[in-house]
Amino acid sequence: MQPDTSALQVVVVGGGSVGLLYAARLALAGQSVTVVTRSSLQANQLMEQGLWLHSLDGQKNRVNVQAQPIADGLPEGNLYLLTVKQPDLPSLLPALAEIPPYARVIALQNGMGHQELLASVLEDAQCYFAIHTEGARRHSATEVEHTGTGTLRVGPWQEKADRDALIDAFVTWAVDAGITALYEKAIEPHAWRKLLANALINPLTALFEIPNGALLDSSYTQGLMRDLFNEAVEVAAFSGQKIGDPEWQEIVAICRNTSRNLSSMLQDVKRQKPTEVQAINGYLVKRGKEAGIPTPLHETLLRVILLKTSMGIGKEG
Ligand code: KPL
Repeated sequence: MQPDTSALQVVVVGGGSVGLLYAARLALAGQSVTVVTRSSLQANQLMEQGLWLHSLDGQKNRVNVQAQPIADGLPEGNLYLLTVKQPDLPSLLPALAEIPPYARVIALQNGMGHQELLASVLEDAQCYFAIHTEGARRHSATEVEHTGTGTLRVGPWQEKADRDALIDAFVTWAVDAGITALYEKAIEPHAWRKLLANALINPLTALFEIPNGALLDSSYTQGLMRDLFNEAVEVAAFSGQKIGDPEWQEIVAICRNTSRNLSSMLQDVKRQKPTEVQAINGYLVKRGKEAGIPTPLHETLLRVILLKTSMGIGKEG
């Protein structure tokens, strides 16, 4: 069923840094946006205080958004932007299964695994994916800072015969909102490239508790990144993905472009929230095992990050 694109209603699911960033930028560009939060407290605060966006140019703007807690279910909309982390996705599936068939979902998770989860409750025609390299930092339940520019790529996991009008419309709004957004005919190869970037940057920044850019300050961290990259490249090749030096340069550029950013994994460690390490490094380890490719560095980082969060090491305040 082709959706009606004349009245677009965006529902941003997730009140973390990425959800608040996209909600604020779309609302600032005049879109009707509802944010679905985990807690009623955050939803109330967003309704009462508005959402504050600190832009890259130093400006601070208040935008009005609707908000409601997930306990109230998902509000009516025709485009659901899923910004929750991988560990939070399974609990959302029953609510997603209830959305109307004309609605589209764009999933913005790091790592791998979300594609299969969505396919278990939604029609293939409803499922879209996005990969982004924007930097965002949440200051509070109602305040988010845009810390680095990047690109938002949106498309189906694998190529589909027809383009979807609603997804095309979303890409146009995102561009109108000042986001460098592109439609991709297949997201899978981009998801692999993002997986590698996250598998290098996120656990190392979370382990050493440093911003992304600091990884480039030392030859030791750069060396570790390169070794992690080499392990991951072999696993990617087994999965049909050819990754080489251009992708390495891209990862270095992400560190540079988001240099002040605290990776999402480091933000999770500081807040004592479950990290996406299982869906990122854990996925590479699992695929490596299936292929008979050793991934000792990814496995060690996986264990170290799980240990760190389970012991509360790095917790803020
Ligand atoms: O995706 C990210 C994340 O933090 O999860 C990067 C691109 C590394 C930006 O911090």
